Amino acid sequence: MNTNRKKISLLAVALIMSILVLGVLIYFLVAGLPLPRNQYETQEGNELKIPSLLPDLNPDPNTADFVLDVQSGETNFLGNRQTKTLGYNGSYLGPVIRIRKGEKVHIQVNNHLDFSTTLHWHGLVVDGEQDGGPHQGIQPGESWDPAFTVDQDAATLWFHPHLMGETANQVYYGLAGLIYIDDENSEKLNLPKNYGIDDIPLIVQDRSFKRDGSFDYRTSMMGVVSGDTIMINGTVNPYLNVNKGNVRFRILNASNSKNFAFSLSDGSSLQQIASDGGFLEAPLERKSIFLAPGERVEVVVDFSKNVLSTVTLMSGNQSIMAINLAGTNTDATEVPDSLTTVMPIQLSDNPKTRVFDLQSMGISGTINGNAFDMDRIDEEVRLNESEVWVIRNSGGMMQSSGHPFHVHGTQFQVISRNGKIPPPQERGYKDTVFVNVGEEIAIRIRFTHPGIFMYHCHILEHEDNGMMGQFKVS
Ligand SMILES: [Cu+2]
Repeated sequence: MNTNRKKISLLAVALIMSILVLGVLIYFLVAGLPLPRNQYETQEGNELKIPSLLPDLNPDPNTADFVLDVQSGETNFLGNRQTKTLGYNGSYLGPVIRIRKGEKVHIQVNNHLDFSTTLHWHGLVVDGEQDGGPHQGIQPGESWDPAFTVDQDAATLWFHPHLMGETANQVYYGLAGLIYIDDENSEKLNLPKNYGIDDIPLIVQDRSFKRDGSFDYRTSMMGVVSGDTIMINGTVNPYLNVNKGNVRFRILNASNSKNFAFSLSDGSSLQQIASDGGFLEAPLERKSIFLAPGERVEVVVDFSKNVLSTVTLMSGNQSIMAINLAGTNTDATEVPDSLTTVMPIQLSDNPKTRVFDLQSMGISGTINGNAFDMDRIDEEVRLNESEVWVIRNSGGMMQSSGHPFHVHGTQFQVISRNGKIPPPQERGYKDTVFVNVGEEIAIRIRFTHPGIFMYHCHILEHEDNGMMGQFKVS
């Protein structure tokens, strides 16, 4: 009798334990499942978050001192679920660093993470040592103190980590932010310039979520799985309230690998005023704007005559942001016909020409047949000497794709796309150019700052998996 009771209680304990273990297993299994979009994309949406402006701690108008704290945290994207994220001075993304041409800038970057990172200023013309590439690692608990003088015209640039093999992951989890450069011309031009009111930053990224709220970032040998949710400034299903009139949008494709084609649902045009490196010579009417990872545009949209109360920003046929128009038709002044003068980078009669052959194989790739090697300098470039670079995408095996080719430390000019004059949107300064399968792009390029710099594909998984090279300017 006694032994039987013991047996029964042992059995009961075993049963309870198995149920508990099974329960925990099922919980983790379900938590790891993808979260369907209809479970968090509410009808009313979420007001677009506007990144803060990073305070300049130096009262001298010609000198700026900034502090960036790289940190981990949790972000509430989905209402009742928290997502583990990374950010600068916050839990996801970072503030806008606003600087002026000619200004002396010092930034203290404190790494509070328990792993290394770097901070690259994408599009900024600085010496190699200030560039924040894979050679400028910041160890956990340490700081990095780049200093430079702003040596280029007004533009919308950005910053993100560039640690060898870890860039894609760190950016996906939230490390990215914008840099605005102002100059005499941008301040004088009659364009919308009230930050967050009629001058709106749009950091566009694709993401997926699991049922427990965590990011569902998936890669395989074949490539990257695109996210099913488009976030803008870390806002899921965003809406933006603006007054009828001219509104300027500074759009950054900060996705790891996804291309976008932006348009407006009512068919009205976007007037493109700037490309990666600054203003175009004249505004350009566009119905649809293609942006590959790393690229930026600035556009002005005239909502003054719109009879609708809401216009939707689209990517392809996907709605990505509702723009609610308020107020009575405030008169929108015309965007100036002339925005700047883009002086062609002068070439000698017989310029040095280099060819970069891009090949990808699923998630990895090569440039000129070589995978990236930190210990190998691929090209030696003379300081201040203009060159012609030819970038070819010869495809590759498995899932080959178009590659956004980015060069550090300079702004270049596109000479030709497949032997023809580039389209008008590619006639301003660029630092990232999309090269589709089978295409060949020629650019004029010149480096005015010395050091070691990177060129690479801006599909971040490609960059992490070999599609990068380095050059020394001296
Ligand atoms: Cu690529």
